[in-house]
Amino acid sequence: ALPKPAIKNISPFILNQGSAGLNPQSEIPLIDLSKLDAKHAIVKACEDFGFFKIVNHGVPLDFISNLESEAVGFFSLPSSEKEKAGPANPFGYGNKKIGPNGDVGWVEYLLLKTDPSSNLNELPTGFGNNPEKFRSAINDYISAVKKMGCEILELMADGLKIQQRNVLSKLLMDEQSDSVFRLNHYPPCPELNQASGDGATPPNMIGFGEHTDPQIISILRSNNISGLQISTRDGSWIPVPPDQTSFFINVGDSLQVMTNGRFKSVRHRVIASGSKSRLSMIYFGGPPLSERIVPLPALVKGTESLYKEFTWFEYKKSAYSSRLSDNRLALFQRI
Ligand code: GA4
Repeated sequence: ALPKPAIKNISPFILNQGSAGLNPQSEIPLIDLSKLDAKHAIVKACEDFGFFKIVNHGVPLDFISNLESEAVGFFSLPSSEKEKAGPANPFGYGNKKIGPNGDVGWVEYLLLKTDPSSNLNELPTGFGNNPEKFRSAINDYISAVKKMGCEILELMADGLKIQQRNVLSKLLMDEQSDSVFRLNHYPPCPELNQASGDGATPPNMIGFGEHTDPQIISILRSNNISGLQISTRDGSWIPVPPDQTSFFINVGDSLQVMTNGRFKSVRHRVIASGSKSRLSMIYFGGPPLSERIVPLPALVKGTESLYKEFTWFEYKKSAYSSRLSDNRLALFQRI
């Protein structure tokens, strides 16, 4: 089914609150991977939002629940245990600090390489008595999600009428693919409950500040706790209703460049909750470090690239010297 048209805010009282009062669900494009027209719906969602929800994704639910319980186990360890896997630089366990340039959020996380042989090093030596179980849950999950990601990238290429179906997916399939995996835990934030008790302006606490993802695509799954919001083209924020059985896809900056701006990387953020723990797992599908990130030839016929040429290594280096909320593509735009 094609996504329903976006419903615009109609009341001045709900401006800037996205779809408050309306059904926000109807604004998020929904892609059923089992439907024949999925590729057209995916292209439209990438153009309109750079974001969509996937159902009938084929990822075994027990891979998801296994990893969730391992992650819950990890984040419930005492700080001293978790810190054995940190600090994140960028890989490992991090608490509140995001990236190397002073960004913070109400979040703790594990950032890991996706290379199956490297994960064990990042895990705390004392993780339960079975770090191997954690590692295998991560690897099962990653390989299933990566497979779905490649399927989606092939549908995109197809939907864009590009001959070579695997132009995008081959970058994730590459042995050298620079993909990363992140487990985020947003603990309840007690101050929020106190603050809202006085009936004053609703308090807002940033779990993970607004940003776009630098890679090609990101595949997110969370538990049933809300908090994720995406920014629409008109700059308003809309909440993404959580759905623990589905996946959410973000277009990353690299895919924006490879489609010469036709697909938009989506700005998103996470707002902390007063009372509940949000847990998310995100696979960031990136190309090999040496890959030149340039528009696909089929998409620049008769026009020019909107971007200066760069390799993924150069982009990543530049990203790691930026602040989370920066417009990282601006540096690479042609004027
Ligand atoms: C945002 C997307 C991914 O989570 C991430 C993040 C990375 C990090 O946490 O180490 C960055 C951030 C992300 C973009 C700008 C830089 C790098 C923190 C930061 C301030 C793993 C990624 O690839 O880029």
